[in-house]
Amino acid sequence: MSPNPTLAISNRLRSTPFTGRVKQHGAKAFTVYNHMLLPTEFASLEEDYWHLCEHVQVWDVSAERQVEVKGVDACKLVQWMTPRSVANVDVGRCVYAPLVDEHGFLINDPVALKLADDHWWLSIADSDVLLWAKGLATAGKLNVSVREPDVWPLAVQGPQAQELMARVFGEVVKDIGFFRFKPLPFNGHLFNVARSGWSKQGGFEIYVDDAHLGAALYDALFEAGDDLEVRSGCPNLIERMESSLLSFGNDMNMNHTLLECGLDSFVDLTLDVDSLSIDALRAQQQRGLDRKLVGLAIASPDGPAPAAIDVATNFLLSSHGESIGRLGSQVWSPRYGQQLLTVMLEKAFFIDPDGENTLKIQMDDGSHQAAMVMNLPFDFKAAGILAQQ
Ligand code: THG
Repeated sequence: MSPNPTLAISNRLRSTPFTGRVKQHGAKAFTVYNHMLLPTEFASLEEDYWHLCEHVQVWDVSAERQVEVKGVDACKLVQWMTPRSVANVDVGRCVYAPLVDEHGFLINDPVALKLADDHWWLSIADSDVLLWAKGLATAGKLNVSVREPDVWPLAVQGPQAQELMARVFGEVVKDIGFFRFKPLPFNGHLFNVARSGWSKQGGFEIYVDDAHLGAALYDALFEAGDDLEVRSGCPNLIERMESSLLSFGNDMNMNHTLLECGLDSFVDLTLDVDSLSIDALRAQQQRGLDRKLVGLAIASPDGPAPAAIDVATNFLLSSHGESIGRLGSQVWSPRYGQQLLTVMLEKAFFIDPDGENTLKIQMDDGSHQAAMVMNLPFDFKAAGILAQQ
């Protein structure tokens, strides 16, 4: 095998209207997400991180595909799929709506946008929701159409995102509330613009449904944002771990239940909703959990080396030869001087709330390091972990 294998890009690994620009702007790595290219790194993970926290970036997140559910039974199908009540969601709202199967296992964790009373987009993470939704609609004889429209979301993220968006779309962007969207014109075409995005630095997502105008919009953002130091970027592993934004497929997958992932915090399981998973989730709530997703923090003030953990080669985390659970994601946080990990921790290692909250974790060099076990979302302040830069 070649030491640096590359990805052979064909039509099965779909490009986006922005791929050419993203490459020109120096994308160093891509992943494949929903069978589509998603950039993962530009200058370097760390440089991208500081830039995102200080300025503004434009992200090609086209791989967040839309599964459109449209027709008189649209709300019914969406409610079957998610245990989160969608009964009182207004048109123009986004809701984080984990999709769960009849046994309580996660299918995906999309942002759901209500475009009209009979019209939803599920803005999905990486799994084939289209097939699941079509199967349910067919078997359930629902009166809906389910398809994947050509929509390529562009995210504008960072503290200067609102300023940049106001220059391109007008002051009206300031009136868009968190997790709400409005159709706004660009060159005479209406794009849905939401205040959302997969970072906690603030920002917007533009649901681009015209490839040609989308490319012009990308260029317009760069022309308008020159003095704001706008750059091409992408969801940043450091920022999203510090912000505890979960990545389906990494931190958790279809083998994990909503409750094991702690995503029941977004759902009221006492409500009477007609959802496939509700009985299974209530039963699991009664039984209690055998494992749960937690965060680990390992103090590494000088950087991740030498005692790093490589996610690709450490499927399970161990402590003195015993497996403690499945490793989800791992990154070194330059802000906190900590390695941050997510792990699906086995019950035997659950921490007594009044006791010691550290576990000794085996690192790649064979040494053991003390890891603080933290509930998600990470609360660094409460844990006494201070920003060191
Ligand atoms: N935006 C859009 N589509 C997406 C994502 C996105 N699809 C894939 C992936 N990201 C879906 N997963 C998430 C996970 C978390 C959030 C959004 C999408 C998120 N969570 C906030 C939080 O946890 O604080 C807010 C949740 C809430 O208040 O409801 O933003 O990013 N279009």
